[in-house]
Amino acid sequence: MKKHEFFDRTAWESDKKIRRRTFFSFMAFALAGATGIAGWKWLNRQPRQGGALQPLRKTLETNEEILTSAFSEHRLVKTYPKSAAAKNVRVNSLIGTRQNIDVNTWRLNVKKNNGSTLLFSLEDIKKLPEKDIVFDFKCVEGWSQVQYWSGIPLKDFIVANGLQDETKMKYMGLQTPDQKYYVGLDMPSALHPQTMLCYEMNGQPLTQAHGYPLRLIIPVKYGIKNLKCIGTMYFSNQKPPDYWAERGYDYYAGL
Ligand SMILES: Nc1nc2c(c(=O)[nH]1)N[C@H]1C(S)=C(S)[C@@H](COP(=O)(O)O)O[C@H]1N2
Ligand SMILES: [Mo]
Repeated sequence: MKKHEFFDRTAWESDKKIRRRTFFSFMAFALAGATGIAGWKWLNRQPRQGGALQPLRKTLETNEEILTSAFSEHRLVKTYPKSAAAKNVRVNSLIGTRQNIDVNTWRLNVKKNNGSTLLFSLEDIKKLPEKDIVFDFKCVEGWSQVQYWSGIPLKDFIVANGLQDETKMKYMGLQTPDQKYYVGLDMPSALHPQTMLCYEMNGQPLTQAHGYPLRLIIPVKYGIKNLKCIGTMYFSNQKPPDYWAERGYDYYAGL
């Protein structure tokens, strides 16, 4: 006997369920529409604040808080065991790294708000406790690689050198010694616990191509922000010039 000659109870039941569900979702839709219109009328009666209606303004503020909290200490980029790190680390783009750096004369220049400049040798920087990070380094060009870097957290450097007032500003700028490559960083990302000033890769001093003697590693951002061969660090409330942002890439370049 052929199956389709039977009354198919399950199919009929599920048909009925679909019909019922369709009816309910139609009702829900109609209800949402009605409250939507009422809500819209209510919204338009509310006072305005800075051009935006107050309740909307509140939402904007909440969004801002949510975005900022994404950079809290609790949101860390995924890390890996050292054994997972690439042995042959990719080299990508060498702008501003072509000068031969003499580490005896190289200094990290830090421009303070009062106009003075602090100078740090590599030895000065190495005095702070060294930390490691193994993470998935991502380039906007579409490749990523698990890499192992060592140095000091940028935040530790700020605190140890009394630069807390400087970091009350909105942005940090970094430049290569020849100023050919430069980036701007929003301060919460610069102070993120995984952002580091690095002088070693795979346990060895950096090669020139990877940013000798000191580079930025900022895992919450794409590769473009991980400036190799730092010459100058400064602080500003205006967005510092940024090499790739000037060429159309997203200024924040966050992950
Ligand atoms: N000074 C300098 N830093 C730089 C760049 C550069 O051209 N010059 N390129 C950036 C880009 S696009 C990437 S992906 C990473 C690559 O770092 P790597 O060569 O160590 O892999 O460095 C970033 N930092
Ligand atoms: Mo990149």
